[in-house]
Amino acid sequence: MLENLDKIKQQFHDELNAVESKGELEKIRVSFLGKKGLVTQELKNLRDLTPEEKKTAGMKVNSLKQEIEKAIVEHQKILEEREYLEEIKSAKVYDFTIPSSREVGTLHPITIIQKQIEDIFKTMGFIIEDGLEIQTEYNNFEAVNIPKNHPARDMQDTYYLENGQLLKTHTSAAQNTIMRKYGEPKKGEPLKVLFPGRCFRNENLDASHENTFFQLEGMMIGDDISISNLIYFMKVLLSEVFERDVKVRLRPGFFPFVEPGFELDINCAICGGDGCATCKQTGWLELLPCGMIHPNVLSMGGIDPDKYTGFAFGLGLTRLVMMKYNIKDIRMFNSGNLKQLRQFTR
Ligand code: FA5
Repeated sequence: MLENLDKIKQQFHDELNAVESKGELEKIRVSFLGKKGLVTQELKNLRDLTPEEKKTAGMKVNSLKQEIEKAIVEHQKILEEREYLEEIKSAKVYDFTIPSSREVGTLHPITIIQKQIEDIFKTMGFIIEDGLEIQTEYNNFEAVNIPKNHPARDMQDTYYLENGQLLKTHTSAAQNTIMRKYGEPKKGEPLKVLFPGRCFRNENLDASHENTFFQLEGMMIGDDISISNLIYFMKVLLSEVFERDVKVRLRPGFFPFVEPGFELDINCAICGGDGCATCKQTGWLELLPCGMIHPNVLSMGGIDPDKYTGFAFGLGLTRLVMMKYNIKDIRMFNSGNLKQLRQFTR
């Protein structure tokens, strides 16, 4: 039996040296250590020996078994290392430090100015909210004091979905949801929120009217908010965006959701106020309507109008960007004309 073990050992090492793959290695393992393997057979043969013979032979068989197990594990490691090196050799290696030749896009001019205004208002403690584009009729109209059949609805005709919802006509559609989300402000801690968004109207298109445009709304509600707060924030907004003096005019304006209400117009930057197609020959462009939030709107938002007051403004963001960059026609923004859109980097 002991001679047999030496032969098995020799045979194992000869075969192992020729093994090139994990599959071949597994075959060897089975043929020596498997159920019917040579070493397993020798272990079974121990049954026929005397107790004395069993002791010595048993030790020898077990030591061969361990030697084979160890050799298989080591050979497996060698094969894996070889495989790994082969993989590296055949892999494509990318050098990420080589500068890309692909063109990098630029932000849309509206996004650039929107981010700039958001940053300014964030430093003044405003929260930025994101209103939905699809809204209920209630949020878009009723909740801002425009009941069914109110003539103000005619000026904001929009696109209705089959389920009765609509594409929002103004960012004011988010006022009620925001008031309900944050609730009544604590004393000395007014609620300050900025909510930009895309709006949709069924419009006759011209140089300053699009059917899809952006507004940016601001709202501040507290126990002591007045028109002077409103004027302060509007001044900050315009001076930071334009970085120069801009001529504006404030006049009374009617919106069912503010009382009193104002229209802030900007002197047309395209013609310098002389009159052109952009400003419809008036020299002015409606830009920033605003006012003190109507008590009905506060009540519908769950805020007690006897305790709190607030202002809101609804900046025509797309028009502001036109004035900032001297863009004559609003239709350029949605034109997809990359040549024009790529000019704006700041
Ligand atoms: C409103 O939409 C009010 N929700 C604004 C508001 C908010 C008033 C809070 C008071 C308090 P108006 O319909 O005027 O108001 O639109 C506001 C601004 O959006 C306009 O001054 C204009 O700059 C811009 N705007 C309106 N319609 C268009 C359009 N079709 N294309 C481009 N800009 C538009």
